[in-house]
Amino acid sequence: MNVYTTDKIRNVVLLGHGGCGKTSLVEAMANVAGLTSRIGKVTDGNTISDYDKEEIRRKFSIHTSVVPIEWNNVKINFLDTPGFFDFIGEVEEAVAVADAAIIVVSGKAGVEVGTEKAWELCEKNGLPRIIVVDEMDAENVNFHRIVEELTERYGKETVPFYVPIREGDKLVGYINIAKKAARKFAGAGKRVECDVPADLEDDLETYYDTMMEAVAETDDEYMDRYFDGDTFTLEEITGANKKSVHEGAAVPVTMSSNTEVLNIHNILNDVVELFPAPNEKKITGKNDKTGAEFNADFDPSKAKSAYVFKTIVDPFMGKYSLIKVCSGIIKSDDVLYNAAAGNEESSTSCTSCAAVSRKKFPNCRRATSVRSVKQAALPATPCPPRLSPSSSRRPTSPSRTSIRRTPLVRRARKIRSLRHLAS
Ligand SMILES: Nc1nc2c(ncn2[C@@H]2O[C@H](COP(=O)(O)OP(=O)(O)O)[C@@H](O)[C@H]2O)c(=O)[nH]1
Ligand SMILES: [Mg+2]
Repeated sequence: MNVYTTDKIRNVVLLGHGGCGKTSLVEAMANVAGLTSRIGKVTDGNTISDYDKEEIRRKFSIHTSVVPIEWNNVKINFLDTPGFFDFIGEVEEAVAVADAAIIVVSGKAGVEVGTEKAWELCEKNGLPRIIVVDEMDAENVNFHRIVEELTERYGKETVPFYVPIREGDKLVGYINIAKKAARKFAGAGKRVECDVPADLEDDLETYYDTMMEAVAETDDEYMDRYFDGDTFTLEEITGANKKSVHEGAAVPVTMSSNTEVLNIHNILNDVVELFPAPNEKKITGKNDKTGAEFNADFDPSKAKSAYVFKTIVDPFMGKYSLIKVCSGIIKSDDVLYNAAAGNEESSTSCTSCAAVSRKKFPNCRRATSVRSVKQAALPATPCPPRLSPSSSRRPTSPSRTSIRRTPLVRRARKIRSLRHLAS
């Protein structure tokens, strides 16, 4: 199992209205990154995210699935959430452990109630985000109209990064706004340079200006240069974009066709380049015994602390929990303190999971696998089938934090409580 240092991890939640294309986008990303060799379809019930019997029957997501994807040597833990409000508990659990979000907007439907809800959740949790407008392969979709709609609602933070080039109703390429360059898809993941189509030249100038304004706002010196009519280098633009995305001052808008697997590589590149690693955020808690503040900060050399964001009871696997490790290294057979229940519990094994399949690491004591559990911040490879709705579905309350006896970390919101592996 690969070992990823914390800076090589991204925890990203997918949010949006039910049916906007979240699961299909995850499916496309998994395929482009080589995790799968075929593209599953929600309608055929064979996607890697919607593997539960009930999800296959209903043809939509009911639970949050963790799908880890490696891209450019970075492990991205995607959390595919249900869009329907009946399952909002699943969404909130995922948001609590994510460090950034992709809000998916249907190209056909535009901004919907679920989009607004997703935006609100990101605001509330201070999540950096990008917006993916999908279905760019479908009839009568208008990317520019949706950008206008987003700008009307959310202001000038929404900055287009990639613009579709369509011929008729087909998505045939894209314009990279930062580079002012156009590319056409040339089959099998290939792209070739092409001219910016004449009818998109005005849009390119408008979007480029919006991006330059956002770049200028990241730095006083840049602002002076912007007013002097100076231009920025690509490195300066990339650096400034990253800063403004982290701060929530800019929300890139990009696009895709999930079913035809187009522009997916640019979305993965942006996730790696623009989103923060877990340790770019501070995380503090309280030592239950002394009341002293504890800076967990995802530091492996500190005392163990973790947040269990989802507990599942499976008829075959028993009870297991998905954890986000906030400090230290958690190993199989550790004795952990459950801060909410006030007792000690022992974990049996650490497992790395990805949607339907599961890989067990009984010896998570080895630095490699342990670190990957820890620094992954989320479990990371195949996981067992989840509890079916008929057998007591949704995880009740957020689970309880289990921490080794040493300093107990409890963070007001994130590490409120935890239930842990007790199969
Ligand atoms: N044409 C087209 N259909 C899409 C695209 N993305 C998703 N869909 C379809 O939209 C429907 C809902 O997609 P799904 O991924 O389940 O949405 P979710 O509820 O947000 O996870 C499915 O029938 C998908 O095949 C896309 O990019 N293009
Ligand atoms: Mg779904």
